[in-house]
Amino acid sequence: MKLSYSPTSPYARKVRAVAHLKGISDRIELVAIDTWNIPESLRAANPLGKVPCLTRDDGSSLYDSPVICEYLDRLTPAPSLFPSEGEPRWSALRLQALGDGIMDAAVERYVEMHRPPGTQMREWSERQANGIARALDRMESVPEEFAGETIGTVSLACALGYLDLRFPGDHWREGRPALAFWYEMCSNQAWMIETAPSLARQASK
Ligand SMILES: N[C@@H](CCC(=O)N[C@@H](CS)C(=O)NCC(=O)O)C(=O)O
Repeated sequence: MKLSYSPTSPYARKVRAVAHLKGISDRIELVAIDTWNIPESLRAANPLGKVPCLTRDDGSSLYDSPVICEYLDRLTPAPSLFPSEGEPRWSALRLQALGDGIMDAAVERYVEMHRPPGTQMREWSERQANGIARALDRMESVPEEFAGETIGTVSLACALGYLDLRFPGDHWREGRPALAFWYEMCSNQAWMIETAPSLARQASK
């Protein structure tokens, strides 16, 4: 399988983290994409022209990150990152949506920052920043939600890693000791260390 990714994309990191946790990283060839200059080959595989995109051995592709992650999760039985049913499933999927939503808002804010001066919309950036802050506050108030290891916790960890990469001045840990402590524990895990954004390619989205 081939994974089109960018070394700084939090969504692609989520997929790589899942592959690592499932012990199948060696079955996936990584194809680096410059997300400011999307090649035609990626548009052919994913009409949205976004990473991550997984091209399977039969040539068919899967996107976006929630779909790829669930596909990878089913390739081997353990550990299962997508609870199969009941409240544990909704809880994991909700947390994934929250982590992915933080990524959406942070990427949006980062792109906005790169618009030429005079064309940037401060209100739009603030709206994204406020959404991120509310999501983090919600998580801080329900630490039981990020116990265990599911697609939700993987997504949240990758989202927090992206905030550190792009918005270190936000100091998201301030006033959120539970989340900060949990993230510290995650950061020491091999799946986080192995997938950390490469500093050499920080320019891409
Ligand atoms: N919902 C998608 C979001 C993917 C996404 O936005 N990827 C960004 C990189 S972080 C991208 O490829 N952007 C290229 C573009 O929009 O032109 C997912 O979960 O995979």
